[in-house]
Amino acid sequence: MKKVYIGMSADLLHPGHLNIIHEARKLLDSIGGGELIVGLLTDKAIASYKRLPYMNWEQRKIIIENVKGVTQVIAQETLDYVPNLLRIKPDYVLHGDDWKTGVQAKTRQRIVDVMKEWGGEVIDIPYTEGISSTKLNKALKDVGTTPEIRGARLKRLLDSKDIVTICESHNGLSGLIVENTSIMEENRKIEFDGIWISSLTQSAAQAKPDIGYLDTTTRMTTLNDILEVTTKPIIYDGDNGGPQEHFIFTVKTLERLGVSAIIIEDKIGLKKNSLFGTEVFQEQDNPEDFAEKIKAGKQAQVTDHFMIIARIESLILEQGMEDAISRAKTYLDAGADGIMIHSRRKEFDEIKEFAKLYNQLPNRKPLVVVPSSYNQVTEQELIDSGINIVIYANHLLRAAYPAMVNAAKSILEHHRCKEASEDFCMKIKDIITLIPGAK
Ligand code: SPV
Ligand code: MG
Repeated sequence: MKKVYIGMSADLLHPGHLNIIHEARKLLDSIGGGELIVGLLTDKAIASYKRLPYMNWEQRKIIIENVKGVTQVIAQETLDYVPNLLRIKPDYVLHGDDWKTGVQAKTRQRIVDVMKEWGGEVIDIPYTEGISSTKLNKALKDVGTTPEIRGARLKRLLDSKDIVTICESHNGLSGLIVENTSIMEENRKIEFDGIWISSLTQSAAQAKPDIGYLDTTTRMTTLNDILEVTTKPIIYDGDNGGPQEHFIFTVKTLERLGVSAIIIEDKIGLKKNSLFGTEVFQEQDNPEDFAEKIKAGKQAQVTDHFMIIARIESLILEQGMEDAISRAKTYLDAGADGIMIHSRRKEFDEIKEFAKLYNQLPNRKPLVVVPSSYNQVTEQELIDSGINIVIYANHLLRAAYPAMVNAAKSILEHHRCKEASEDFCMKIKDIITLIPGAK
């Protein structure tokens, strides 16, 4: 029996996909029938080169196996077709002819070469103009998301990616930057997976010290500005969570808004930024009391997907590795959905050592790090240490501040704004059209 193989994500199924399936069926019918196998890319395979699909693999499978002409749907575990092709040895692979040029040309050639081994053939189907997943994606982004879908997204990312990358945002505009900024690296689209609502940068943006002065209501106003213009999952910096009685309200509020996770740190007393370390007085919470707070939060939450991540300050406060690991155990036992370990050392060694010990814990959950001081560490090194989430916690605000000071100085120095406009500013036309809907 002849076999045709089509690889696809089928997240936003459109007439272009159906046309390829239709052509495959026509081809099989013309040669006396056969099997039409769809290699449906897994969430992991898709996340390796672009954003996570809207629907998970099982949901996409239900749709595609009900499309007329499809006889079998199997998982394609990698972006690379070859492992499946070697296993199935199809007579034909069909794909839209757009892959003959650009970044996909190499992928196509590799498939042509592999198929030759058993006399198989690649057939390029004329691309269906006027519709594309890219356009549909943009339209969907404009529609936005719901709290339920956004909230669940962090866990899906953790299941699909080697490392989840999160970038700080402190107002609507910086939220848009994290939402929309992307680069192409070979044939992969690289973008941030989610947003960090930092207590440091949110306080600084409002010209307040990072001492827990902004109350939860004030912080929710900023959070809401960010929610309005983004669809990516959000991790909220909850400082120490406040008193247990307050913490349970915060958990419910964040869940209702579609935030995916809160991180709370095991400190008590007046909040001071961790990166001061022992230069200022900071007191660590008793692990049992902190565990109680985690438990109370877990009991208060309504959805399955909301995560309470416990942040351990033992290394910041020079209490040693043993204390850090013992606290990790206590917090996991109390129901924490993940651990954030923080360090202010310039080297990655301390975090690396913690990760090694942590990875051996039987009920290990995702491990989060914030490489602000050991900033030379690469995402690959973090992956190699088993770290699951990296938070770039303050970089957008740190980049914006000197840029604004330079523009201000330039105006003062020149007693006019020509130089500042030309040297430091975006074009007027660009700022007035930056946010859609201005015209
Ligand atoms: C924040 O971004 O507010 C954090 C990380 O809590 S740190 O500033 O390093 O403590
Ligand atoms: Mg903070």
